[in-house]
Amino acid sequence: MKILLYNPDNGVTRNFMPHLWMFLLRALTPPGHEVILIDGNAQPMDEQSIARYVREHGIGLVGIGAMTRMIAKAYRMADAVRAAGVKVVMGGPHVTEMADEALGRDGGARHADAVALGEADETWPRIVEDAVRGTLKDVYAPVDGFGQERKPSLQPYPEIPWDKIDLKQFNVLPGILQPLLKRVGAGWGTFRIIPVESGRGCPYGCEFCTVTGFFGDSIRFRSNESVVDELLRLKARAREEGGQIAVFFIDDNFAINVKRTKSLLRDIIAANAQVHWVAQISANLLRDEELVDLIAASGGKWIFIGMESIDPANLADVKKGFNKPGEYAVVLDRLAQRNVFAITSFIFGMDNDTPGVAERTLKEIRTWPPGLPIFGLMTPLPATPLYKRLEAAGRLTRPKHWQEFIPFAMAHTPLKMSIEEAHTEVRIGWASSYSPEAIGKAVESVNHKPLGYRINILIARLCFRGIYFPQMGRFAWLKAILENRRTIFKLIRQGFAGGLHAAAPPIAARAVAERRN
Ligand code: B12
Ligand code: SF4
Repeated sequence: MKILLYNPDNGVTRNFMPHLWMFLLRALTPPGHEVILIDGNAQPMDEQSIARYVREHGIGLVGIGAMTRMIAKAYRMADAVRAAGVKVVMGGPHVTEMADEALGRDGGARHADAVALGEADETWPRIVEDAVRGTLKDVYAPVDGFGQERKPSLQPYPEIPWDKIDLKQFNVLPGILQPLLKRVGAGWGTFRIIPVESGRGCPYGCEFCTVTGFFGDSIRFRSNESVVDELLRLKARAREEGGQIAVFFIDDNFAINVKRTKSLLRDIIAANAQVHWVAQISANLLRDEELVDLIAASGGKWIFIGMESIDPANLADVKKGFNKPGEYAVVLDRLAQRNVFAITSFIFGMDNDTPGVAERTLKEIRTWPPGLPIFGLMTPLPATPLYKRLEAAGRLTRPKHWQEFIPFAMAHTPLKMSIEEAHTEVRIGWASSYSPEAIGKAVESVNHKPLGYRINILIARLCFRGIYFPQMGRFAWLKAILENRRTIFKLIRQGFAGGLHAAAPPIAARAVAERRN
């Protein structure tokens, strides 16, 4: 049977990294089937094109996975596939919580023939076999013989054949430049950001988060050896292609068990399996100097930190009191000293937020080393403790907000400001951080570091913006490049003057240092 695994975009913006679940399920598919992967973020498709695709390619089963904000598009695509006479199975965090919605048991239309609840590593082979036999059930739950939920141990972990998979759609670099880029330095013909997991689960249980409910509060890890082998395979592939690879360790808290993370990073270094990597780690775990040393030595470049708020009262409200805003600056400096930078994520519209929260947050951010600040709005995701609290308090204004995805729109009323005020705050956050002037200043603030770091900051800011704002089309990219031309030309001039390892002239660095003081 030919199986299509499809991950939709949210219809407005696009991610720059493929989704792990597709590669994982492909690796777990019983032999004898052909599995095709399409990520709507890399290969945009609409309802007509997916229907045409399944007909023309003789697809027998379509698997669709989606987060809540992609679910409206996912349902539309599923409807088109089913109308073309092909069965659809859906999985992922949203349908796990809202299975009745996907199956049309809540009074709405049916979108999926079957739903896979929770982690599908063990149920997927059964789903495929049932689909072949024509005996697909409505619901597949990961349970043991006694009906108790069973989570995959991740040991052993399936081998994802990175050396063989067609990854053409996931090259971040424009096709037209590939022949030229292939010859630059160690080769830049391809650049791919690949998701790798080293463990699942998070015990923290922050109120707004899906993870603890979905993956559980006990953590399961892969063996160090299996992670190291995967990195070595990825590295080999990049080398063969004359390209580059970066890894996003998608664990929710990559250093949740510091001892184990250190041992993994040591093994990566010992095996010479270092690649540039990004991971999510909460600020409290980055107090450990040795951990930060190992992060830098093993290839860590960007750490995603869910800071959420600079207000301890807000953090306590959402059960994230382990975040201490007073130590954010120290943590970020500790990383920056080792040339590791941070993606700092904030949520506005929390219950103790008042108008002006964006400017107060930006004021703090400006005192930190440059990074990638991102701003979201407090969003009640289905089945989270936050959703239940707001629902019980009658505060949800759009209880089924996912049925129509509107970027940056609240679905409940915050306590100390209006919905419109919260929307204004998030706009201020983005506009002040990603205006051409702000990007220029961020790049300038690392003038004392080699040019490569400045280019890194520029590219990361331009790309990251694209996850949240429509930017992936050629025209939108061109616009972003034109707007930031001053910074780009400056870097090109510096590159011609001194090569990739050159710092900018000391005067500029001094001026920036003075301005920061
Ligand atoms: C990596 C990641 C991202 C990446 C992009 C996604 C990517 N390319 O992988 C980035 C950083 C860009 C990102 C952004 C965002 N993310 Co995110 N992200 C994740 C993260 C950390 C890992 C995803 C992953 O690969 N997990 C591991 C795989 C194995 O698990 P899985 O995807 O759930 O798949 C398993 C099952 O669900 C199931 N399954 C999944 N799909 C399918 C399909 C079929 C057919 C079947 C049978 C089974 C199945 O089988 C898989 C194996 O067991 C998750 C948290 C997490 N641990 O999952 C959050 C998560 C998915 N993100 C979340 C959110 C909210 C966001 C943002 C909105 C955050 C924000 N406010 O900015 C943005 C949205 C971006 C956008 N464009 O709209 C939420 C989604 C909650 C929800 N109910 O939708 C999560 C769960 C985190 C959270 N805190 O709650 N994210
Ligand atoms: S620490 Fe991160 S992954 Fe864990 S519950 Fe909190 S927000 Fe979710």
